[in-house]
Order: sequence, then structure tokens, then C-alpha cells
Amino acid sequence: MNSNDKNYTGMIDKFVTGKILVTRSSMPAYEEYCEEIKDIWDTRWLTNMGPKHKKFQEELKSYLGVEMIDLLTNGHMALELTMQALGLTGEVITTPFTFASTTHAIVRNGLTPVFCDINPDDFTIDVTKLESLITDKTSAIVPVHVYGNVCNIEEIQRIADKYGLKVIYDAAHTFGESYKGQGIGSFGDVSCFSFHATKVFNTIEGGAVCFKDKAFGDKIYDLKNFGIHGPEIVESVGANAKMNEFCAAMGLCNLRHVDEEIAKRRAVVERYHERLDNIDGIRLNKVGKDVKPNYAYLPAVFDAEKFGCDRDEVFDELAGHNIFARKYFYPLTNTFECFAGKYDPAETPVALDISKRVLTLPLYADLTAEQVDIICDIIISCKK
Ligand code: T4K
Repeated sequence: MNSNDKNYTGMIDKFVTGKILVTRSSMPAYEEYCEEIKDIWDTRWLTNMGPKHKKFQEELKSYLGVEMIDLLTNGHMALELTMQALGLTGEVITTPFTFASTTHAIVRNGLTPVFCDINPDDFTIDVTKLESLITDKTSAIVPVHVYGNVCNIEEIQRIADKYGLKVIYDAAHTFGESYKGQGIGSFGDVSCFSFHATKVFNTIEGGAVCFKDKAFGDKIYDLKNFGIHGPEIVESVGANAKMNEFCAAMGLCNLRHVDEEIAKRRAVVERYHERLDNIDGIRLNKVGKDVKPNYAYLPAVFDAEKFGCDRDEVFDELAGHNIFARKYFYPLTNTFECFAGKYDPAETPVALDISKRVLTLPLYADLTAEQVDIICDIIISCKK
């Protein structure tokens, strides 16, 4: 073994050995991926909307049950370029209980995020507080289907129609879900998906936009490929956000197994419910009405008074046993250092409260019932 090998082993130790992490990437069999990428060595076509990209895009469109779709490098660029393509201006209403990406996409477009509070039960945007935040500068609403919990789609659309606002769903957590039998990507003007390694379905890094307006699709395509229309024609100032062939190949493989992955996740989630549902002071996430779920995340909200111990103590106790849950989504995006002094988290009190009490429990297809039991035993042992 040379010194590099030793370093590599050290790195694996640092990342995974002996630990249960909040999630673990789904991957096809090694041989299946090798088979899928074999012809790339013949064609030497590595990127720029090659055959894998085209095939994956078609298969995905049908799996997600959407009218139109385009693939991108990641979920963040899906959000950022969507806002640019729609030509949004002024203020955009969103929630702070999300990953950095949602708020950053708004700010990086030169827009002002206006933070709406969330529902305490499903953590999505509180539609009863939405209308009061609309001003003559508002151009869009960016609700987040957080943890895979579907927003109040009907009410959001009613309000958007009344005020002539665009609706862009951050659908990063909702791969494969449906609402009232319709693919979740078919609601609003645009839905943005993430296929990051940590998601229910991954292309290593990747993302997609789902939409109904062909003119929007043309703009996104220009933005993801420098505005190039031919070897000698550049019509607009675009960026580069193309999905490459190796990521598309991973998507083709993972798509064959995603239903099985979701079924396994469901079994894990059910085991957590069996063990923790009757524990006073712990509230596990519930699947919403009319939703076909994907079991993307399992947030548990702790009531310190009833449980006798707070979220941070439970987190530390698990970490002491090499189990690394995550505090998704703490801190709120409107409290980030990069926005210091700009926003007041007291204006989103429910989000602030939940962010201090929520713990996202380890969840992935291969997590065994025995491992879930160990995690639950440790959590229950914290109860006082
Ligand atoms: N909107 C929302 C609502 C989102 O949640 C996200 C992403 C986006 C937009 C933007 O989509 P992308 O541009 O990312 O496509 C992770 C993910 O990086 C991020 O994609 C995700 N949300 C966010 C909720 O979680 P971190 O900083 O927590 O990741 P990290 O590196 O700490 O990984 C978490 C765990 O996942 C590790 O403990 C082990 C496991 N893991 C991680 C990696 C990188 C694997 O098993 N394999 C891996 O390759 O952000």
C-alpha cells in the first residue's frame, strides 16, 4: 500500500466507516452502470445533450407524468435559471424553512425574498399569511414542497391567479410524487427538481425543470447552453448548466430501480412510526391527503416539555453513538450570516420554532429494521 492508498482509506473512515449518516446514496449495481456507460467509449460523446441525455429526458418525462421537461446540472441551477427565464422582478414570496438554494436563487437573480411563515403541521407555506405579503412589487411565489410534503396547491394557484403572479415550485424533495393522481411536477408555472446524490432519485448531481409553456422551455435551453443556436449563431447571453452523459447514464440506471427504492424507504419509515408514534413529545412527519409519497425525509419534531429533553440533546446523544441525524432546516435561511441585518426571523415565528425543534432522522433504502430499532432505542433513552 502506498501513502496515497493510506490517505484514501483514512478518507473513507472519516466519511462513512462505522457511522449511520442521515442518508446514503442509492446506486445501481456496479455492472449495470458500467454496461450503461460502455458505448460512451465508442461515441466519445460526453456532454452537450448527447444520446443518454435525450433518452433519459424522455424516460423521465413519462415517469414524472409531465408535459415538458429539461435536464440541468443540478436543482439549484433549475431554480436560478427558471427565475431568470421568467424575467421576474422586485419581490418574490417564499419560506425560510428550506435549503440555502431556494433563497440564494432568488437573491442571485437580484430579487428580494419576502418570507412567509409555514404551517406547523406539514412545514409548507402558510397560505393564510400569503396574501398580506403581496405588494405591487411582487412578481412570483416560490413555495417549497419541503420533505416531500405537498403545498396547498389549489390555494396558492387561486392567489397567484388573482394577483397575476408566477408560481415556481421548489420540488427538490418530491421526485416521483403525485397529488390527486397528477405528477407533482405538473403544477404551477414551473417545478424544479433536484437529482443530487442525497435525494430519493439521483444522477450524482443533476436537476430538471418541468413546465407547460414551450417559450419558457426555449429560454431555459438558451440559458443552459450559452444561448447557442448553431455553430455560428449565438442569440442570447446564456450560462452553462447542461447535464453530462455520465450523470444521465446514472439517471437511466437509477430510474429502473426507483420504485423499489421508494418501497424500501416506506418500510423504514413505517418501522420508525411503529417505534416512535406513541412516545409523548415526539411528532413524526405524516403523509398528506391525496399524496402519493416518496418518503424522502423523516423529520421528527420534539416538544422538550413533554419529552423532557430537547432536539439538540437528542442529536448529541445519537452523535455519541456514531449516528448522524441532521437539523434540516436549521438555521432558517432568513438568519444566515450572509443576510445579517436584512431580514427578521421573528416575522416567521412558526418556522423559527420548528427549526429549533426538528431533527431529520437517518433514512435510506438499505437502513435495516435493526438499525432503526437502535436509533429509536437511543432516542427513547433520552426521554426524562
Ligand atoms: N431546494 C431544496 C429544498 C433542496 O433541499 C436542495 C438541495 C436544493 C433546492 C438544491 O438542489 P441541488 O442543487 O443540491 O441539486 C444536502 C444536499 O447537498 C442538497 O442537495 C440537499 N438539498 C440538502 C437538503 O442536503 P448537505 O450539505 O446536507 O449535504 P452533505 O454533504 O452533508 O450530505 C448529507 C448526507 O448525505 C451525508 O451525511 C451522507 C450522505 N451522502 C452525501 C453525499 C455528498 C451520500 O450518501 N453520498 C454523497 O455523495 O446538503
